[in-house]
Amino acid sequence: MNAPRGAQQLAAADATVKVVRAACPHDCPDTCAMLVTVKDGVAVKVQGDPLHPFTDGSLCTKVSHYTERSYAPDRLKHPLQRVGPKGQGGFKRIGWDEALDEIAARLKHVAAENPESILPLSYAGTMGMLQYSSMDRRFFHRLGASQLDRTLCSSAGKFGIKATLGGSYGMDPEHYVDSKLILIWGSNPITSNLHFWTRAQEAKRRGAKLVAIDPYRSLTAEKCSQHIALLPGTDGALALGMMHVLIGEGLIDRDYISRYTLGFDLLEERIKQYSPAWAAAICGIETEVVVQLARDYGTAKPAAIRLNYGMQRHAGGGIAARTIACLPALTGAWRDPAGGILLTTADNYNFDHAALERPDLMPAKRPRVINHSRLGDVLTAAEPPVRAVIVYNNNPVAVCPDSTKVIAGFSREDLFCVVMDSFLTDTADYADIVLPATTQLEHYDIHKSYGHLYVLANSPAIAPVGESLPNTEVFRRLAARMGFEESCFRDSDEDIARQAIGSGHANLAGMDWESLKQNGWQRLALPENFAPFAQGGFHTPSGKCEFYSNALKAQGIDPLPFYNPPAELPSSNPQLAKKYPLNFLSPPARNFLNSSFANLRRFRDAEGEPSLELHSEDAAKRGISDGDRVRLFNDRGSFTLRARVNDKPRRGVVVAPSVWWKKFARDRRNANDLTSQRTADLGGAATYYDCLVEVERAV
Ligand SMILES: Nc1nc2c(c(=O)[nH]1)N[C@H]1C(S)=C(S)[C@@H](COP(=O)(O)OP(=O)(O)OC[C@H]3O[C@@H](n4cnc5c(=O)[nH]c(N)nc54)[C@H](O)[C@@H]3O)O[C@H]1N2
Ligand SMILES: Nc1nc2c(c(=O)[nH]1)N[C@H]1C(S)=C(S)[C@@H](COP(=O)(O)OP(=O)(O)OC[C@H]3O[C@@H](n4cnc5c(=O)[nH]c(N)nc54)[C@H](O)[C@@H]3O)O[C@H]1N2
Ligand SMILES: [Mo]
Repeated sequence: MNAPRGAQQLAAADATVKVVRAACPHDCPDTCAMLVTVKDGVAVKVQGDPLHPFTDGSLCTKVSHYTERSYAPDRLKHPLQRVGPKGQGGFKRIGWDEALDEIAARLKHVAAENPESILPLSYAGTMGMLQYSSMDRRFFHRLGASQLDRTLCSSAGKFGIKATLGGSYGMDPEHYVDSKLILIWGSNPITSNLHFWTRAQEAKRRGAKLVAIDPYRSLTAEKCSQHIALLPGTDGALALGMMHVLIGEGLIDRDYISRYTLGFDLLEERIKQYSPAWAAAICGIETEVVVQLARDYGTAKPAAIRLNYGMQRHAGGGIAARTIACLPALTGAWRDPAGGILLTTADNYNFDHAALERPDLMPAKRPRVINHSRLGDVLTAAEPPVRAVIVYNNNPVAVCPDSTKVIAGFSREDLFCVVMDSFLTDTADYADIVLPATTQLEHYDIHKSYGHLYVLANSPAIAPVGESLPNTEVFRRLAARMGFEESCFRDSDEDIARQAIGSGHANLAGMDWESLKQNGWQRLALPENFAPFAQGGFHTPSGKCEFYSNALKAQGIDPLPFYNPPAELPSSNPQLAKKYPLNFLSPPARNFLNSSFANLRRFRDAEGEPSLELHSEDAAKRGISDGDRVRLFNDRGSFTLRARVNDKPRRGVVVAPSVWWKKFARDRRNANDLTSQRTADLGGAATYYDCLVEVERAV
């Protein structure tokens, strides 16, 4: 392995300067390799590692200003205890011992009656294995707390892809430079997958056609060769129409199909009903667009798809992802490293999750499983009730759907709530005790990625700011207070990092923590010209690409691809659409990372204020002009924003870049006041973009 060496040279000139190797912890497919320059104990600069092939020396605007996050004036520096009513954010400073003693006493009290009344609430504020899923999981498993099914983001697509390909596998993103056609599908990489976008641009320079498939003319769609603005949640229909043309016109690879797929005959029969005209009508586009897309896809060699999570935040999102994932096997696109599809690379890693999380510590009678996407109902109506929550790496009041219910839950006087975070988030305002968390510059971690194939090490660059502690240390100290005696509760962070890569899997061959730390990163032991399914080898039960899925059948789901419509598209629910005729999308704002960074001046200034993008026809119908203040509403709630009439959303669709902290909005609300707790067809996933609304001028 050629380790990056450039960093040390930067420091060589000045003895008070050192350069520390780090990894971006945020929930983004790029998982960048970073170099942190530290002078006299202060981090002065964070930059992309120029030698890391995917990061290639550049960071996004947010993370290139990372020191502003770690040294932010509103950083939490001490444990706090609530003094006023819940939700008001009134706190007094307390000491760590007092805070942890109180938490342990309260947890013991609740656990004595029923440990399932305790709920961990964590998501992906950091994606490092140590701070995301190690000591915390051990702690809650040993306690017998309710288990959390983390469904906020990706589980519909994950289980959809799994049905077809067998797991979270796909193309190596570094090979897209050689693709001749790239379908950028439900994905806005300029905002959310920047280092993939640089590969797509390189492919374009080499002659590739880039097609954006998105109801919204995103920054990315604007720069593609073609933009297909279909109706939200109709992607499965588009893929079925494409298959009809591909099969009908013989643009398929019969040799690949016969060797490496399951159920083609049944698929061929099934697909007859899905004509391009049928698909076009569902998608709200022209029939010729469907036909031409299929022909382009069937003839360009190699053809690649970058599928992303935007398309699966709908009631039919899982089956849509499964259906789209059938395309490359039909055309044999997998034969080339620059052909195929990628949603996530996560399953290539094979970290030792059992050692990290120790599910064996759970009681024999497994505690109940709580769906994160239904948190509002859970906190207000679960039986037995949730009586204590510990929130970390998560800002549920801002990010979970159906805020009215979520807030009602967090407002309960009888709910004991601890929030561990670096900032006083919308959720922290409801905490009984707030614990200050370190940022990535202050703790160890080890990372996989869901958008490339490298393992990364993160070493602390600076001492913890204030009295903040890593999540691992908080749970270590809590475990001691709870009297948990298993030796795993005394593992150091570096012990845990070693365990993560100790599974013995071939993809981790030659990897050890000491050299990872020194080099910062290492590619998985996969061939350079990685073409995962060039010769079959799918991870499904049959070992083939499953056009026909027995696993879906066993769940009572149609085993063949079919169109599963969204719940709140006007054609799915004409009754509701009479009141609320517009589809509401709330995808990531470029300067925020979910709700992270939204509290920092630089990024909030860059985003301006909460805004709603509309098509001029939809605006005119409602007497709305650019710059007006508008109220967005449905039966679940409302949110006031500034109208931007810019024709970027297709007619009938409105878009609010998100996720704003409620406390920075004029009406203390955000997009999730509108979204529903309905879950998708697969994986119990959230359906943020399956949401009908109406908008009016606000007075
Ligand atoms: N700057 C920034 N980067 C981020 C994030 C962030 O908040 N900010 N979030 C990170 C996280 S957690 C994730 S999961 C990813 C998300 O990033 P992506 O996976 O790219 O997903 P989204 O941004 O949710 O949606 C992408 C596009 O899908 C479109 N879309 C919505 N509904 C549909 C549909 O039904 N069909 C189709 N074809 N398109 C649709 C949206 O208009 C949007 O332009 O980004 C990560 N990167
Ligand atoms: N309306 C709407 N809602 C959405 C989405 C959308 O597109 N539209 N996107 C959804 C998606 S894709 C996702 S992934 C979720 C994301 O939801 P979350 O995973 O909750 O992400 P964030 O909002 O960034 O909040 C993470 C919190 O973790 C904290 N944190 C970071 N690192 C650490 C650490 O080391 N220790 C501790 N204790 N805390 C830490 C951060 O400061 C931040 O407050 O939101 C979902 N919500
Ligand atoms: Mo996400």
